[in-house]
Amino acid sequence: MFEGLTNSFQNVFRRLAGKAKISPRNIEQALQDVKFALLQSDVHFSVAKELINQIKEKAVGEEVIKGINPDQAFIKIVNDELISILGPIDHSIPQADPPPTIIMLTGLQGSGKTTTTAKLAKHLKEKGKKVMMVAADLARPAAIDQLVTLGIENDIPVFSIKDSDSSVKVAVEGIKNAKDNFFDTVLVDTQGRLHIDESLMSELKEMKSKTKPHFTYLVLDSMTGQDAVNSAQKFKEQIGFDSVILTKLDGDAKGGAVLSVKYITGTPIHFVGTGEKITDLTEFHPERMASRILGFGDVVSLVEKAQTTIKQEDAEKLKDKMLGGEYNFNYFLEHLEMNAKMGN
Ligand SMILES: Nc1nc2c(ncn2[C@@H]2O[C@H](COP(=O)(O)OP(=O)(O)O)[C@@H](O)[C@H]2O)c(=O)[nH]1
Ligand SMILES: [Mg+2]
Repeated sequence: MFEGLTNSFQNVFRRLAGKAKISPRNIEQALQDVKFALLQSDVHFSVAKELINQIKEKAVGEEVIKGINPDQAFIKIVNDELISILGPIDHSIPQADPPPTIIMLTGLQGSGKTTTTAKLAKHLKEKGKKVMMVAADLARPAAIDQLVTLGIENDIPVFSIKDSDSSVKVAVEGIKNAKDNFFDTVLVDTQGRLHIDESLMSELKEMKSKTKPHFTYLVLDSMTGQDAVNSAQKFKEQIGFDSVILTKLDGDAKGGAVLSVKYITGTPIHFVGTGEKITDLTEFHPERMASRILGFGDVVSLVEKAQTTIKQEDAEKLKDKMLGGEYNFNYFLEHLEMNAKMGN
């Protein structure tokens, strides 16, 4: 994830580490290097410009000039500015009264809407919500089956109508069904296109006006970089959305979209997708992302993932075996399998 950007930042920090002091001259060089790294990583030019200006303003202050550890001081400034450009974020979703809360997922074809609908449904279910998914993508014949399968695998009900000719009708019926059956959250998976066009926009506008979602997510493929940001801008102007879910971060070596979306659209990222599995959805936190981009890892998210994939009692059992001197190759194997569940 973001190898290019992280390596470039690490190089900048390393070069500063050799200096006794930060001087206006070596800051200038560091800023040039950071700017180059950002642009190389597909970060939107206006975002790169804003970041550089902010970092420069803070870095030429006397605090850093006097600093003993120039690289540490510079890291702190860059870290703070990344956090500020990524946030702030309010992760809450307004709850409908009376229920159900209607959440619509929009985005281009292949961005990961259907997968993300199921990931989000599972996430909300684990938080105690009674969730239903609605298969309102009729453009691809396999789309309904894809969502139904994900629903069966994860014990989440899916509403679908075979052979319907109107995705809006399916969505409206699905929402009514959820209401009648006392679900408190409905996730509507919509159809996309490979590119933004008139028919997609008018379809989504109609979908929105007929279903009146309480919250709309734009699902964006991080790997498409600048294109993701450009399409986000168009979705914002024409359809509107409340937050972004950025998918496929696991395959994105650059990180341009993650750094640009909030600044360009004014809308923060709520979640990121980090793999194809149902559990590969992570809440987005600017501090953790900044730390990850700068190459200092994201320990908090790792611990959270461990908590959802590893059972406390199993971990306790292995710990007891180890402390009691009973640890053998079978337990070692169990241990490895447990860790493997957490992915890469
Ligand atoms: N590696 C990776 N693949 C993903 C992620 N999210 C979705 N995908 C894959 O992207 C492809 C398209 O996803 P899909 O949900 O069908 O997209 P849709 O057309 O927008 O509904 C599928 O192969 C998914 O498994 C992610 O976070 N990481
Ligand atoms: Mg789909």
